[in-house]
Amino acid sequence: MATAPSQLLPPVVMTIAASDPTGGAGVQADILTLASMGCHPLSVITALTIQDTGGVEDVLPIDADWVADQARALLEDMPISAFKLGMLGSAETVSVIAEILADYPDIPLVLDPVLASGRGDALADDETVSAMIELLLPQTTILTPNTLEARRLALDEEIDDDDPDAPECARRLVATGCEFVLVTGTHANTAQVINTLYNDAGVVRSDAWDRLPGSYHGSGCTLASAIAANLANGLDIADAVRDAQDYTWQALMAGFRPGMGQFIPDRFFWARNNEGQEDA
Ligand code: PXL
Repeated sequence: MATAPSQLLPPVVMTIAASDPTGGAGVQADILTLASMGCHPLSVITALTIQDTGGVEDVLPIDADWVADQARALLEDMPISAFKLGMLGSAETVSVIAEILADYPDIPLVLDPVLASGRGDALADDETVSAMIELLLPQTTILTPNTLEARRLALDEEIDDDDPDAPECARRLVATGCEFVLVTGTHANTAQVINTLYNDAGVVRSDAWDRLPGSYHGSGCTLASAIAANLANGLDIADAVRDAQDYTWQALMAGFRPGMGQFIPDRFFWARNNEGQEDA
């Protein structure tokens, strides 16, 4: 006898991000992470990239109206539990996405401000960055910049020789209207990676992790998607951030190097049976 399909819905999470054909970063990283954490991923593609594990060769932004129509079609069909935003491709796309998000103010929004790849390839121009600050930060539940991204988003051109430290960057970013800022310490010059969560009252929590030796592709996408999955699963922000770091650290620990460039996190580390592999 055939059984009926389950009526239980996994939380549905929408990622709006760019394709990374390596499966290391971008929308592919988001889909793997969201699925691994028990969510159903909806994927709205903002740009295509040509890249391998060594670097990004080219970027083709998708027409902003196409991005908007992908999102609208899904949002009119399905209730979703969280948004996760990654690389957005153009200022025009930021603008149409901001307009759509304004119709869903109660759905948690995780914004990973993708400005450059881990290897330094530029993935957002100045106009796109300005549009993100003006239109998306005020709608963001949690922003997840590394120290370099926090600085670029928070630098004030009106201040001579502006040189904000991480807490000052976080203070300015919260002042733009985003509720929480998680500044990640992968690019900081510290023995451990220290990730600090801020809100308008200051530091909410700070977690230190042993720095892993490899160079990873997609760690930021994994962390931001894991936070979105946890929020969709009902965790509060502090617990969502704590658990997502733990998940990401395990995915990095289990990372592999399929090509000649960076390591890729294993978002399905828990599903592998590695027993006996050392003897093979
Ligand atoms: O890791 C940030 C990132 C996000 N999205 C896409 C990328 C990258 C880095 O290369 O290619 C599509």
